[in-house]
Amino acid sequence: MIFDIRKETLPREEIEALQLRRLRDMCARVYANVPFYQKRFNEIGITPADIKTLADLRNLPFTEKQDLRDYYPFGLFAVPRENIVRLHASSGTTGKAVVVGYTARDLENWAEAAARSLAAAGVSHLDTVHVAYGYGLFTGGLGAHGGAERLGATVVPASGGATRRQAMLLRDFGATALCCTPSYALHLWEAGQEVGIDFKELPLRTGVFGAEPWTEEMRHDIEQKMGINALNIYGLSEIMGPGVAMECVEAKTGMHLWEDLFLPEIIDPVTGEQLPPGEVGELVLTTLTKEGIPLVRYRTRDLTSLDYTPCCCGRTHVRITRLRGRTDDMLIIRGVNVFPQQIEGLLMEQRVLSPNYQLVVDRVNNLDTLEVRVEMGEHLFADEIGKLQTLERTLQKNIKEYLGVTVKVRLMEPHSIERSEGKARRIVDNRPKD
Ligand code: DLL
Repeated sequence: MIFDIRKETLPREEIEALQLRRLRDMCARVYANVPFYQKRFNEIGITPADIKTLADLRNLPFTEKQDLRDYYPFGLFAVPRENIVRLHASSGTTGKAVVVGYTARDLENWAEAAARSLAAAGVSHLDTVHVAYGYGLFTGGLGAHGGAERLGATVVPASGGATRRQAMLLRDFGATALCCTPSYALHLWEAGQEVGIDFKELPLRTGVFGAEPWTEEMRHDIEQKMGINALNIYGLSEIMGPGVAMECVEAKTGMHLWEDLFLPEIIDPVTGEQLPPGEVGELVLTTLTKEGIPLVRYRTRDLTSLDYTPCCCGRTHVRITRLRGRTDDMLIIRGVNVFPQQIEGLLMEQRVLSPNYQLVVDRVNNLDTLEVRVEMGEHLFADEIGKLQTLERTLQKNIKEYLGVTVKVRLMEPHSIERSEGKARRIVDNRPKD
């Protein structure tokens, strides 16, 4: 179902005309109201009036996460504080958190983007939507909640935690859609198993999963275990929260990025130059309607590509392909670039393993080492040692062949790797900080 048929199927020329108008207006607003942007524009000798076409975007300055940290907490806000009606913040494991402020109109636009996203997953006012993204400063819970309410669905604001109880609520309330991280979906499924709930027998049919990287292999595993359609949703706090882009249930390939609200580019993360459609690089987003904290050319650090080919669902908004990783999640192991998702794909090929894994990086005698810890499935656990050793060797060989890096694979007992209630922690980096 398309939430707003007119906006979501605009012809390309109309999308671009709208984007240009909104880009000029947004730049004029930040130039007038945010000293940081006025300074940046002046430094490169450009004013908002110089923006004549969308191609001029490439002349505008980038914004980086560090800029948001430097101006912590409210330094990049573009409206008086009394116009801000909500604050969110990213968890930020390192350094200061990043704080974002929303005006009432920002919240309306966010709810609309999230509603479009849920509708793209096939969710409607007839559904019961169980939201197990965390509620709080994290944007996941309230973001998905706002979208589900805007759709007119019944929302179950479960948040993260009390996982067994949540599995029971899913059964008792008959939720038809589940919003959470893919790793938490698996955690819920496991908890269900423990209390005798078979997800396949529940009315649940749709998963709206995101906030962390996951692979196609992980999708198949979840779909098969839970008997649902698992769809990918993308977003980030700096730009808005969940609902920046969403996969449609019709094509299930790539996430439509709501182009009337956000202007995407893909750049080479090293040179900063724009890359043509289809090439993988860093996603850069410019907000087109945001009032509280509009951002010009925000470097997301997420690696993906843009797909402008027509989609069978009828939506005309560009699709971003499944995220390949973050530039700052890339491990460099003895000179070889490794993204956790690449290893996840190889692990998930082995049906006997559980999808719970962790990559432990260390430094031994000045050399980086990578240990891949992955839990065995319950059946495998009972098997004899010899079989397990063969499997470890096979995985080591596959990883060496595909990624060119020598790793140690360690099969772990079921349930021995910590479960997360939000984003899974896939990398444990024990290397000394230089
Ligand atoms: O994770 C917002 C969100 C909530 C998105 C619920 C989707 C669902 P942050 O905590 O600021 O915001 O983290 C944003 O998470 O830059 C990506 O690196 C990663 N991420 C988000 N969605 C996906 C996805 C929320 N579908 C960061 N696939 C982003 C891969 C994702 N990575």
